[in-house]
Amino acid sequence: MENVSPSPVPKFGVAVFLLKDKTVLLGRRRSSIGHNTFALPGGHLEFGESFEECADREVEEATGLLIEKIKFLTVTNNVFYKEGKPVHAVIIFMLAAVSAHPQQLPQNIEPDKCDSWDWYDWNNLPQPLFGPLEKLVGAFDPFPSEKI
Ligand code: 8DG
Ligand code: MG
Repeated sequence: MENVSPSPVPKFGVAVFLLKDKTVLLGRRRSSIGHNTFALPGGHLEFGESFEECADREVEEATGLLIEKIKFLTVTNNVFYKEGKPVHAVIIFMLAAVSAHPQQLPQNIEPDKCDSWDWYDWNNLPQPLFGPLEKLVGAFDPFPSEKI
């Protein structure tokens, strides 16, 4: 059979700003894209999923946390290189809060993907941030003026 490689297509990612008071949940990535940078919980959109369902699933898979009040925030278009090959990712950023009951603490359920999950002060974020997140935070405040 002829060796035809499929044309690359953009992927869709969902990343979640999980907010608690003036802090946001971040973890240091172990994945090859953005290795050792701090990023939001998230992952790829699965076929047929809504953005809210993807946010809910990815946060629970990575941290065990149950979330609520999930809202669309913004979208960014990112083209970068992974091992010399271009990757095109459209990232849908969502906003959410940890469900109030029961008292929940983040667990590191995917230690191959992340060092640990911790709450960081929005005004004192850890460095370096994952590129697509860094691009966003300079120009953006995810905290709503009224409580979500
Ligand atoms: P999967 O199991 O769903 O395939 O993926 P994952 O291993 O959980 O995916 P990921 O690399 O954490 O994230 C999915 C895509 O979203 C990836 O192309 C990188 C991109 N992305 C950003 N910003 C952020 C962010 O702050 N956090 C996360 N997790 N991903 C982000 O552009
Ligand atoms: Mg993930």
